[in-house]
Amino acid sequence: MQQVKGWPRATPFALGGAAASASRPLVMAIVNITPNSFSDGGRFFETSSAIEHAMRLREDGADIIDLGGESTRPGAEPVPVDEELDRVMPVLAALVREGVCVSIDTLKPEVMRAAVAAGAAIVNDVNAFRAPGAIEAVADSAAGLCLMHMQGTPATMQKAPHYDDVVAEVSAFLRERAAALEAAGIARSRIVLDPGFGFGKTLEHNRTLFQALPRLAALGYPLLVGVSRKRMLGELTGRAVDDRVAASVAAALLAAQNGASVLRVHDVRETVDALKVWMNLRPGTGASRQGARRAQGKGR
Ligand code: 9MG
Repeated sequence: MQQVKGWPRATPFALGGAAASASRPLVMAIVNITPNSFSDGGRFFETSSAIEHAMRLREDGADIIDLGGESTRPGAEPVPVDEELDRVMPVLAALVREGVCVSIDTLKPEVMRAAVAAGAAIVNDVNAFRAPGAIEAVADSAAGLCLMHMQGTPATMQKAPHYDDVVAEVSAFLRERAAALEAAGIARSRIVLDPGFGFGKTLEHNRTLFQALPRLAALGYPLLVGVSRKRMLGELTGRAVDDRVAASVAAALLAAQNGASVLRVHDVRETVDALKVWMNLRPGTGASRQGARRAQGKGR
C-alpha cells in the first residue's frame, strides 16, 4: 500500500515483523477459539476451523491474527491455563508455520511464555501485564506488547464503571504500565497502548475516550483501537451484534483518522477496503496533491 501522508503518527514501532514497515494503520484480525465469544458464537472453536478462518482473514488483508482462547466479554469467567493452552497452541503453531504474524490475546504469564516460544510476534494483554510474572514472561523476547486499560475484570467490569476524569485516568494508567515495562528493560518501541473500549466503560466513557484519541496518541506510543461489533456500536445504531459491520468499519476509519496505528477487527475485508478508499481520497493524496504542487510551481 502507498504511504499515507502524515502516517504513521506515532513514533516507529516494532510489533513483531508486521509493523516494521507500516505505512498505514495495521489491521489485526480477531480469531476467538472459545465456545462463548460474544460475536462469533464459538463457530471457530475447532482447531481446523480456526486455522482456516485465520488464513482466510490473512488473504482478506489482515496484517496480524489475534488469537484468543479465553473470552474477555463482560461477565466472562476465567478458563484454566491448560484449557487455554489446548485451545490456542495448535492453531498458533500452524499459523506460525504458514508465516502468519500472530498475536496472542491472553492475560496469563504461562500462556504468554508458551506462545512467544512458539513464535507469537505480539502479546495482547487486556490486563496490561499486571499479573505476577507477566512482565518477566515477555521481557526477554522480542515480541510487541499491547497494554490495554480495563477497570475491574471481565467478570465484573460492566457492573458500575466510574471515573472522575476518564481520559486523565486511562492516560495515567497507560503511562504507568508502559513505565513499568520500560523499567524492566523492555524497549519503548515494543509497546502499544490501548484505551480498552468497552472494558469497564459506559457509552459516555467510550465516546469521551474516542474523541480523545489524538490526546492519547500524543503520549508517544502507537495506539491500538478495538471497537469492532462492540456493545457501544449496538447502542449507537440499535443493531444486533451480527449486524454491526458498517458501524464497525465507520468507527475503525474514524479511529485511524484520529491516530490509531492498529485496528482490531472482525470484518477484515471491509475494513481494508475502507482504509484503501480513505488513503486514496483524503486531502493531500493522489492527483489533487500533484495539482496543488503544480499550482504552487513545485511540480512539472
Ligand atoms: C481481547 N480484546 C477484546 N477487545 C479488545 C480491545 O479493544 N483491545 C485489545 N487490545 N484486546 C481486546
